[in-house]
Amino acid sequence: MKHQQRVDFSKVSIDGGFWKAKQDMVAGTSLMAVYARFAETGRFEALKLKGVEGQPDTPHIFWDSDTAKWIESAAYVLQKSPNPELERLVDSLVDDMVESQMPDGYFQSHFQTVEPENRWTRRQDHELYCAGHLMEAAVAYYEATGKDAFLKMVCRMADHIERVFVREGSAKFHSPGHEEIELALVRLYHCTGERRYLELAEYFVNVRGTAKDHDSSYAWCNPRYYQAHLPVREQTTAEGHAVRAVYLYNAMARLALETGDERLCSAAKKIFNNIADRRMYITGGIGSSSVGEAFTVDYHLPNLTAYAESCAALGLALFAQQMAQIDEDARYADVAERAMYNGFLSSVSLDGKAFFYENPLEIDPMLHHKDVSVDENKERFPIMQRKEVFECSCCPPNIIRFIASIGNFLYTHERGMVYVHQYMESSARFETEAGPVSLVQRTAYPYDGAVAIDVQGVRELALRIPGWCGEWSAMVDGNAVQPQCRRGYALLALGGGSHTVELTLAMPVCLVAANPKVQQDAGRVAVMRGPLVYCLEGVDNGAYLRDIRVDRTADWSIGWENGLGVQALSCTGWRRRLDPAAPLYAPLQDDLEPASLKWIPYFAFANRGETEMIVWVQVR
Ligand code: FUB
Ligand code: ZN
Repeated sequence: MKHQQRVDFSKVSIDGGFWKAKQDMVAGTSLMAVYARFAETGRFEALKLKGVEGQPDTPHIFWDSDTAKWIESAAYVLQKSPNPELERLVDSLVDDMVESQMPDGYFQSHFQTVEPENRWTRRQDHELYCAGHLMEAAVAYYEATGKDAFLKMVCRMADHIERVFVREGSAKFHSPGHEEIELALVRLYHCTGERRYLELAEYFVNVRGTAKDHDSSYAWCNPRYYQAHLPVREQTTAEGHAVRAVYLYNAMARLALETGDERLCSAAKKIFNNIADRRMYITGGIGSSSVGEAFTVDYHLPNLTAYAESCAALGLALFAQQMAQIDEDARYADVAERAMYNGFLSSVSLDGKAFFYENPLEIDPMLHHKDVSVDENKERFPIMQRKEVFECSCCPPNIIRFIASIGNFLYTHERGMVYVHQYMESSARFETEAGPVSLVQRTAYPYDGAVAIDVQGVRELALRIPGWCGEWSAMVDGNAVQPQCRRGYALLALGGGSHTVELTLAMPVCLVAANPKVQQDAGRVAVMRGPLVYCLEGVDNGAYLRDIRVDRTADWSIGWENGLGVQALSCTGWRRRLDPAAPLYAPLQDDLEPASLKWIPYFAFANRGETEMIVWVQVR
């Protein structure tokens, strides 16, 4: 098992290019847009435990997690640029929570306001999930500002949880109904040095799926839904609610890194392979069914009804990045990249104000029309336009905390070897086992495959060669080199000092086929260029997109789509002539005619009103 250290985003500055624009959008727009929606829906008022006017059953059981993720996002923004006004907003939320915390350390706005007698009785009701998000937020806020009131509050909460779940055993269940606290406790351990928090994380992971963990209060659903069908070391496939699942798998990988537990590492690897080889959309979306927001069976990846929750895609990216630290293999960073640029990034509108919860790979507005004979109880189609807030609004604050801390994905190191997992315009300085290093990346990635990296102090550099890339070359200080490749990383022995490394990744347009077992994509291809999946929209290409055929040998041109601020692809494809008088069925005819096709990156779909959209098209 490998033991790579991740370089924290606080040591990495995304100072230009694609992700800088996204981070500016989050700091300048999304953060306060989400704040405003949460404020007006009563989420912040709820922290005072007085109930929320006009909402009898409030606060909702997981509103505190929404607040926590918003604070965590604010902390990441503050980490990069101080903002006293923003800090005041966070402080006021923290004051309310500290004030509301019970003397025994308990805090949960729903239970304290609505049903205090039922604390720690219902596994499915998110008390531990909210506690976990609050811990992550408190650690992030402490690390960004040095203020420790929130951190102390969550430590009291963690102590209380340890007492109730481990020492007294007085809770009515044993492991969380929704995973999250496991990861948070490891973070809290690192921040405070308090080993009991790490042990509590281990307890929650280890007890899951054991005989002790069985509880009848969750009998309304199969234990697979909450990953309690087997002890974690015996699990081999990704099961149940996708967000719960990837949070657990991430925690398993994290604990394997902390403790060197080979069995945990091996289970996490098997589960990762099951996802990446059989249960993941080409966009990195996971959890294909709206029923239980869950994984289903191998190769079941419907496009029109894809659930592919935003939180699940970002959770997969985090799980993948965690796996990269314990198993040297570029496929982890490949999967993180796939999710990041596609099924995750589609979740936020280009103006940063609105969000998708579900990320389908095909949209047919006709099916949403009230007059069509679709039984809504059986067939459920994702919404066609992003929204500013949802009743269950887990995704928006998760999306912004992820973008604000995207620098976490760039580097790891082990024994002086620095791994470059993602390519982004950025500069970084950090300590390695072999001394301090700095890396400055200059690149127009993901639209261009040329990356120049000025490195200082690096003895050995491992550059990820993305799985999508068939041809690449490297130079060191202007001289071509032919590095040896190990598990997807090109290895360069630089021996310290200052060097300029140039990596050129060929980025032709590529038609990608799915495994024949993915029935929904049979006879179809998706268009990719570099890490980006492309799609067709009705607004550019007219109606009936399922009828479009793309040529294997098409001539592609690349251009800037000013209205969207993205790079678009164009080619000539084919579609059948549309005869308004055509009968419903007729003998096959040779009636294909050329069609000019414009493809936009999948992440940019649904930014120009409701329109058809498709990723998988027919091939000719
Ligand atoms: O239950 C909390 C969050 O809300 C989950 O992670 C999402 O899937 C949604 O159900
Ligand atoms: Zn979500």
